[in-house]
Amino acid sequence: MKLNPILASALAALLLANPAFAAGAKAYVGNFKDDTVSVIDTTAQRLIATVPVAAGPDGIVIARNDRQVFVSGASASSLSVIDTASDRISDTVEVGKGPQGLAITPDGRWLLVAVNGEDRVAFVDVATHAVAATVPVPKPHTLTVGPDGKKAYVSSQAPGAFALVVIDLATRKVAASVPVEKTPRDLEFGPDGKMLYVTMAGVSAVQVFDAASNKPVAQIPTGISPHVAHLFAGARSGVVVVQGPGELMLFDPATQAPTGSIAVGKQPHWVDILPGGKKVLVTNEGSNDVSLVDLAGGPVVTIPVGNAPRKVAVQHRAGSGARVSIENFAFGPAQLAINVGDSVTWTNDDGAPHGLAFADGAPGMALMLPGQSFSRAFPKPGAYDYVCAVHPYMTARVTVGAQ
Ligand SMILES: [Cu+2]
Repeated sequence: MKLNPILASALAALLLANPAFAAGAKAYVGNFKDDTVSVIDTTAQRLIATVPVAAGPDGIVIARNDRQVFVSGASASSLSVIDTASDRISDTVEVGKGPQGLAITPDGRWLLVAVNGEDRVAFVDVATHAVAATVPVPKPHTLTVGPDGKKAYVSSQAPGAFALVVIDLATRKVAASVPVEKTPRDLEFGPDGKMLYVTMAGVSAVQVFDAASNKPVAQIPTGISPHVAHLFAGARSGVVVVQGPGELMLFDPATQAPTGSIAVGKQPHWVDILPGGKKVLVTNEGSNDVSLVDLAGGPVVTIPVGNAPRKVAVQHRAGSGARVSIENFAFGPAQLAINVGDSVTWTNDDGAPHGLAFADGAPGMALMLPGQSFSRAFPKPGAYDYVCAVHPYMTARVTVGAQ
């Protein structure tokens, strides 16, 4: 297939003009003193958009389907919602004064908000943005949800009563409050849900808590001022953002021992992992940039962003190749044109099971549960019709051009 030259140049102009166009997974960085979010294409390794948000962007999370970004305005009383297709604000959700940390439940349905100024945690429906429930927690700062979706832990910073507060997500009640001596800064579940990695002000170590007993079971020594520690699913090393020396410290999750460190920018603040699990993005609040760090030790890439970047969240899926989403019992887009050799990834973003059956007889998927994906490469030109294996009235086509 040869593209009409006028059409081709119009398409190129459209891609250049559209800030949302990205080759890779996008990262969203909250610039605390700018009241903006910087959008970075993690494959092109550059800034592609800047989005104004509610004052004091603090917490940032991305919905499981990568469609919406939630940003808490810590100096305001609302969340800004960014639509990742356009990288524009699609909604503003009033949640109460001074929202800080955010977390999404593993089923993707609930957004938990630490409403610091009103001493409560709010449950926001990810689909409708309605506040469905609140749980009283004194001065909530950050929160983390276990991989089984049963419990959330909240760092509670009430002076004289520092605690890790445990919320039962089924009953939406406080199940326990674990007193700690120093101000808890952040806490993160490990991928198996057994351990929590907790940082505290004035403690040069990460405290490892057993989530069954709520007792500290190990300490990982760090440099001055560890801010956040993570053991991401699929990563071989745990990571700790250490503010004093400006480094990302690595640790062995089996022995809880430090194994090395990688220099990043000034006063690093937060970290998130890229799809694939080999690279992470670290925000540097003191040098107004982010560091793209190869965990295997490759060169660190520095990307300038706005003023005082704090939180960062990276889309869960890699952006390479074309994507089709299954939603509301339809393929979107139903007509997709790609080049020879490209691949397409289908994802079930619906609440019901679907499937994929190709007219050419190539292997598909008899059953694709919500959240599941399927990829196929198209090495030969042609028109490839397909249907949903469960609902044959759901029809669509991939057209593969000859370049
Ligand atoms: Cu279907």
